[in-house]
Parts: sequence; structure tokens; C-alpha cells
Amino acid sequence: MPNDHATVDLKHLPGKWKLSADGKAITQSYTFKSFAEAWSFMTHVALLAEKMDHHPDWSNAYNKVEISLSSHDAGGVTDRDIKLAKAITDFVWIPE
Ligand code: H2B
Repeated sequence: MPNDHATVDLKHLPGKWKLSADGKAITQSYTFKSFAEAWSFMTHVALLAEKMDHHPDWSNAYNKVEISLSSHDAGGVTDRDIKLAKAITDFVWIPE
């Protein structure tokens, strides 16, 4: 039921999440101290995402992790993305 999830307030995103240029995703980039820290973060988020049945589009380069959240079935940002963004923001140890 994608439309049940379609309405979200994009003006109040958690932390420093930003709406993408096309408005179909919210994005955030984190720079850690090392690859090991970045990967440790990704491991946690992967398990969280699996539990929430909602998965990030992301990339990692050494100590940098770029995350894009979108509900592909709904074709845009839904409350599932906001919930995952909030969970990531609550977990990450990089100050915002
Ligand atoms: N994650 C994201 N980001 N978008 C989706 O549309 C999506 C997902 N669909 N994770 C989920 C899984 C779907 O395949 C299952 C069946 O709920």
C-alpha cells in the first residue's frame, strides 16, 4: 500500500538529512576516522535495515559512507525512509 506511506513532512528531516535534487530521496554523508569505523557503522545499519525491511542505497569509499533513502515501491520518500533516517541518526557517533 504505497500511498499509505506517501505523505511525509520533508521540512523536518532528522539530523542533517537533505532532500535530493529530484525530491525522490533523502541523503546524508558521513566521514569516519577509518575504513574500520565506516564498515562497523554499515554493519549495524545493514542489520537495522533488514529488521525494518527497508534498505538503503549507499556507497562506501575508505572512511566515507554516502546514504540515499527512498521507497522504491512508492517512487519517493515515505515514513519508512524517515524512520530509517532517524534510527541511523540516533545510532551514529558522528556529532551532527
Ligand atoms: N527498501 C527500500 N528502500 N525501498 C523499497 O521499496 C523496499 C525496500 N521494498 N526494502 C521492500 C524491501 C520490499 O521488497 C519488501 C517485500 O518489503
